[in-house]
Amino acid sequence: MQVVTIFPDMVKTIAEYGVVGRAAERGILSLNCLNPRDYTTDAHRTVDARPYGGGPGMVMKYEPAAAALGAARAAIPSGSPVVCLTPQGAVFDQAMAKRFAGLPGMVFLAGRYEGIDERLLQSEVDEELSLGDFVLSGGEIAAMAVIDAVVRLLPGVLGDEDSAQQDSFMQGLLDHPHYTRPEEIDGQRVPEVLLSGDHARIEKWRYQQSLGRSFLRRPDLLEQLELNAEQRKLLDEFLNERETV
Ligand code: 9D3
Repeated sequence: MQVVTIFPDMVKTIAEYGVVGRAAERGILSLNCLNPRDYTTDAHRTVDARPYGGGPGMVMKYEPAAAALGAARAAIPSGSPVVCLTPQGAVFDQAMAKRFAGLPGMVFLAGRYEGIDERLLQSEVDEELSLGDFVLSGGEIAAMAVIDAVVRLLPGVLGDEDSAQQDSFMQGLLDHPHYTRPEEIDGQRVPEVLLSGDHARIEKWRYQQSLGRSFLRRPDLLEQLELNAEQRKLLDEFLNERETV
């Protein structure tokens, strides 16, 4: 993965921690940053300029970013798309993460300032992505989030158990509640079913919790699913039991 950013040290930190860190250690992820500032030709190393037409803020200049993108593209296999993180992009989701995980590599362009010269997007960028409708200060954190989501899906990054989990029927629903020791905290007890040792009952309860929480918190997710009779029954039971307590 290549990331074009004026804050390379910020982006590189993702390769130091957790799952992505281990992927980098094992050589499954190679992360390289290119700074447009290193591709400037003026004494001030200028990467931004005032917008034509006026208005507040600055615009990311074409030439330094284009030169950095050229170097990034040269460093990875052809067929690796250039993805720009901007608030105007399509909203990133898990289906996109899966698609990206099947590619030979990717180049990310993290925007800064009020925006990026539109001609750079026209001539150098294949896809624009956003994390959603909230305001970040730049594209770096978005690029880091996308890389994290993609790297987790690369073969050999997660253990067998975790990857089996990702393929499971839980996909498209929120997760069920989790509990660990101790059994009771200030009168809050772990649900009895989880202590029963009855794995069929536990699995059914967890699935029911997933359905119920998805219905209550993310009805948009459930609308994508078209519940069958069994799922409807589990959800109805969840909602009935909820009203009783
Ligand atoms: C308040 C500034 N806005 C003026 C109308 C425009 C604006 C410019 C640049 C808003 C944000 C940014 C920087 N954001 C990103 O580069 C960005 C982003 C985001 O802000 N939200 C969600 N996803 C992304 S991906 C890149």
